Amino acid sequence: MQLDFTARELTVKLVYYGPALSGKTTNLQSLHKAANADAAGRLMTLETKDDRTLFFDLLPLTFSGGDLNVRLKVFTVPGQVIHSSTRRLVVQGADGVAFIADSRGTETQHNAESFMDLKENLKANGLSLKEMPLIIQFNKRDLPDVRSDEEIAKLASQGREPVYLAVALNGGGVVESFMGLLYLTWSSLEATHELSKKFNFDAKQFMAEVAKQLGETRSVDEILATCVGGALDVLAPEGTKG
Ligand SMILES: Nc1nc2c(ncn2[C@@H]2O[C@H](COP(=O)(O)OP(=O)(O)OP(=O)(O)O)[C@@H](O)[C@H]2O)c(=O)[nH]1
Ligand SMILES: [Mg+2]
Repeated sequence: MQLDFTARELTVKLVYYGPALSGKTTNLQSLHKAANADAAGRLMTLETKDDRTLFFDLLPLTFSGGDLNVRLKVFTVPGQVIHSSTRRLVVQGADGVAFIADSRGTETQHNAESFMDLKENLKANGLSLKEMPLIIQFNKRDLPDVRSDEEIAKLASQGREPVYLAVALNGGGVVESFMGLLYLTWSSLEATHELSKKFNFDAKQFMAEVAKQLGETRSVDEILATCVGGALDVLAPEGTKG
């Protein structure tokens, strides 16, 4: 997080992590599509011909809340194993992480390896997975050979991270995952820095504004409740809920 006191501007870094081809870039594309043009900047992607991210994607989003302007920088990492040093660079200073897993049974091992890789790359940057606001998304739910809803619900119930199901290709679950991530991240920053008090900032109103700018008509509570497991309130101090 970066705070510019004179401009009253807060910059928050969110990172989409996960194995190769799990749909990280697709998540950002769908988020960009959903976002109001006032809120979203240009989506910067650097891809090869076969759609593989070489360095990172970046989607800048800007929202205002109270006396504070909030800039969200949403990054993806390149998932291919060879780009490990790039991933390490991209997670530097991350305030929150969305782990995009591929739901197909054949990808279970790749998901697990990427999760370990995340843990190591955070550690290399002086960050700990345990303290990092984190949501998990199981993407590609439209494919036939995916792990069952029951299996994922069971997995979700064993961990504390909120878990979302998605079809990023058509936008399903994309805004929900993002809102869950933003909620956890904000709660964590709030707990550390007491931003509400210092900037006359209403977190509840802010989340509602973000939802609106992302084309949502549902309430923030309804959106957050779409997670299939885990605990959304683990990091949330009283009074910042949805
Ligand atoms: N069927 C299906 N395909 C998807 C979905 N999400 C993404 N894809 C496809 O999966 C492929 C990889 O998606 P990307 O978003 O480029 O994956 P990535 O995680 O950014 O991959 P790297 O940049 O290599 O790490 C593309 O062909 C997408 O169209 C989904 O929900 N369902
Ligand atoms: Mg990519």
